[in-house]
Amino acid sequence: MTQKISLSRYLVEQQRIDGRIPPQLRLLLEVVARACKSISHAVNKGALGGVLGTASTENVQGEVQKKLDIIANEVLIEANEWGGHLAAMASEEMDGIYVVPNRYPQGEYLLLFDPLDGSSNIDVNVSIGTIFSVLKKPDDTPGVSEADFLQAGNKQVAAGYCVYGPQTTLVLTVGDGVAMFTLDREQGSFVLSEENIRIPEDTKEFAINMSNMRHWDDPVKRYIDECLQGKEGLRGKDFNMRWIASMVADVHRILTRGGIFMYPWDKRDPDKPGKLRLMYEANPMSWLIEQAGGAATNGHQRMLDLQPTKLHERVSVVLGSKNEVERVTAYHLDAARKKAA
Ligand code: P6P
Repeated sequence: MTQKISLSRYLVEQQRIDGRIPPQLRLLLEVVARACKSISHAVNKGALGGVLGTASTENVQGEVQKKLDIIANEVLIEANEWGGHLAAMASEEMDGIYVVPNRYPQGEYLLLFDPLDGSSNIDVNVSIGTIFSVLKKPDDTPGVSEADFLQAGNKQVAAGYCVYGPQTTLVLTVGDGVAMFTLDREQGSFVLSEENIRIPEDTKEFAINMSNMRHWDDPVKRYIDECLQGKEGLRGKDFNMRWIASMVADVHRILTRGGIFMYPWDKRDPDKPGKLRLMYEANPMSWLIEQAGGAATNGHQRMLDLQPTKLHERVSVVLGSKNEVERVTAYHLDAARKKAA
């Protein structure tokens, strides 16, 4: 029987191989994994746990919070604040950063998360998840401030998500490929189920919310029209469409079998670059996708090179199978050149 490799053993062995996971980062990742187990438990209770439905509050995004949004946020804060590995945290569900209280030791890492992504799916029993990103606190400034979080995605030292679906699966990168861990509920631990994940460079599957088609910019319309023309059209092949409206679930499918995911800018709110958030949705997912051989842009440039200016800033997202993302990005650049001419 093949020996089960726990998350803890994987992290220790990775540290031995390439030193990418110093003890404090290993502690951080194990604490986040334990918090995801608790969130999975709360999610799985559903109606029996009195955790469905909305709270009477809104988050900084102006979205009505689900009870589980708040529960998941509290679980991550309480699990991580005392360990001494963090200086501060930032969350989709909190306006400002959460500085580790003085009663606990401060660490060198910054943790950012969307505690429960896809929460519109909670009440209809569709997969949702937690997305997290880890940065190092700049050591040139005393204390910690929001400005310390404003680092490009290429500065991440770890990124991942936990998808709460038929299985609870933790997906992680520290810059040396992507590994998946499935929660073994009998043991109560995450067990390595796949590593060195690779995304096919081509695909026949796209993920986008088609109801927004009339609002899209021309390059996106051009790309999707070509997909819809199928094998009789320019692409010479038929495409399939998926849209779970839960980024974690859509990205997990792409990491598992390829595809392209798009949440582009649209004309509904021209001043908004996109719906998804750069720091704790697009950046961690983009690093995972790149580490698995895919590509990720905002339609014009590499996602991980974008320099954030605000903690909760939004961005247009195109990620997945490399050749498809490059095609969509090329269409955007073509359009920009024609506009400039
Ligand atoms: P729409 C979930 O609310 C989320 O932030 C992402 O997880 C998901 O991809 C997107 O929004 C869905 O947006 O407009 O299709 O409901």
